[in-house]
Amino acid sequence: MFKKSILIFTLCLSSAFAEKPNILFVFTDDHATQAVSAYGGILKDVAPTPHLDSLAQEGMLFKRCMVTNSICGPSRATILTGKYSHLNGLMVNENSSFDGSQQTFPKLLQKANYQTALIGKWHLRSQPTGFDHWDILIRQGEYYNPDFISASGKERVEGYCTEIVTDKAIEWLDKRDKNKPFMLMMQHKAPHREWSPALKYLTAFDDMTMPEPDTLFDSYEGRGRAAREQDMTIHKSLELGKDMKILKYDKNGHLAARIYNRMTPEQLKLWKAAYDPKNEKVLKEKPTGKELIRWKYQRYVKDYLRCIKSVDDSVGRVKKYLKEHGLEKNTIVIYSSDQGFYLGEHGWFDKRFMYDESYRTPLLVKWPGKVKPGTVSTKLVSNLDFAQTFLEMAGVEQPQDMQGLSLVPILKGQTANDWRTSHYYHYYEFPGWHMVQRHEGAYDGRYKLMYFYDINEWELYDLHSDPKEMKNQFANPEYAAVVQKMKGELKKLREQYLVPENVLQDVSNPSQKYVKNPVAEEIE
Ligand code: SGN
Ligand code: CA
Repeated sequence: MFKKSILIFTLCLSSAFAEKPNILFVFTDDHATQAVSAYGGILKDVAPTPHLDSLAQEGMLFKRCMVTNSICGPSRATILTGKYSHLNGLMVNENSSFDGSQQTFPKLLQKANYQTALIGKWHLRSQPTGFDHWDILIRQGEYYNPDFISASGKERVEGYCTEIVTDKAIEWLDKRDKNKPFMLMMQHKAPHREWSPALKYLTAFDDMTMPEPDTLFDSYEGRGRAAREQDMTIHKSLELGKDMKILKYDKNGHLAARIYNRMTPEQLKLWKAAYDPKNEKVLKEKPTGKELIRWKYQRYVKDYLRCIKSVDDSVGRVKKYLKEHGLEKNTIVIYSSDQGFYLGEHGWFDKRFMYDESYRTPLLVKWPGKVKPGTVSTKLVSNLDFAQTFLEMAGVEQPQDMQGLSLVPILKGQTANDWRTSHYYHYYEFPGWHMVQRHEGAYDGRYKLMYFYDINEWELYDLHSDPKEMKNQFANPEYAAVVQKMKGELKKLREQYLVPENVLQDVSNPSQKYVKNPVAEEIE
């Protein structure tokens, strides 16, 4: 009898343990859904991402994962806290740091006996809290031979950032305490500006011409000042030296510091062997006007996609590790990015706007035995929801003050009829990099209302009839009822998420020193 009850007790214990899944969160910086082939789009056949796509095939792809504030630090802070920027305190990137004393989901998982680790890009300035192990890049980090900082100090590691972060993640998985479930955040710098590829991919796509988005030569007609006056066009804002990697134009020394100065002579030799002939060609041809924009688009998007190739490899490597170590079945793999990005749409790179390409971020979730393989969700979800999702996955209670919704019911294929029907957005960093006006807005899956409050301009888009957001319908009398409804929605969301009335005045302007790019450079 006694023996039998011990057996039952042990069985219960082990099944309780077996139910606690491991969580592997793979996160990138600036990865647009347009560059994940599972999402479709014009690049899907020319630059496939097989390992990322396998997560969609084996799990769920979220078509509408919207960010709360389309910029790095604030997105990360929202993910950690499950709260909007005005409550977690990180509203802008520049000159601000995350208050690590507040409640975060890793801290709550730690309390629930999870082993937690953070490896790669952090960008929140303050020292990470809630992690048993952390080994992070400093601020934006470097692509080649990056510096890492951990509890034991600073070290420079030779190699390519995406590969090193993956090596470090695998090394931690190997050494971890195998008696506990784990939550690992593997966070890449790629494909952030200045889009520097791994040496082995420097010439990938060289023999191809990438398709151009329809809106590459957008004139911003029918839109407002914010879209016209930003500083993020391929034409004017991509620099020939730093971004286009033509050393001759690197007047400010950025490229030298961030790329050349860090490389070993052998690496630099390979790098120059790849770029020099391509650069010589363009310097000889001296394209101007639209042809120069076209050339810059090709250079930009190819380098970006080359960076993605390493991200895709990284996902392949960790998946392989999980499989080979018997962890595949009990590990949830989530893939996402801090926000989306413009890959030439509207003539842009960068993010910040509530327009679709930067407002939407990829979200793929593989949860063996729970998520039906190959499913797609069109529910309005958000990076605001990640914290509560991870907590529910781990069987940990969700704190009342978190503002998102756990995605677990959607993942399990339950009906989730009472799901949110609109989403609130707020971007605060102006003036600053790329000069995007501050704005807030509401999106209901079809209509998007945006308010650029400093210049008192409204925009309304009907994503059904105008998915590329080319026609502002705000002043169109046919949309008067929609405007009224969406204004009501915005008001309701502000109340629901406790956005203080004075939040707009509270923000200190972060980068007053910022000087807008005056003119496009010509190749001469
Ligand atoms: C850097 C980039 C900007 C980018 C910000 C924020 N310039 O400052 O282009 O918008 O980061 O990016 S760079 O010349 O230094 O590359 S974020 O991902 O951290 O939000
Ligand atoms: Ca980013």
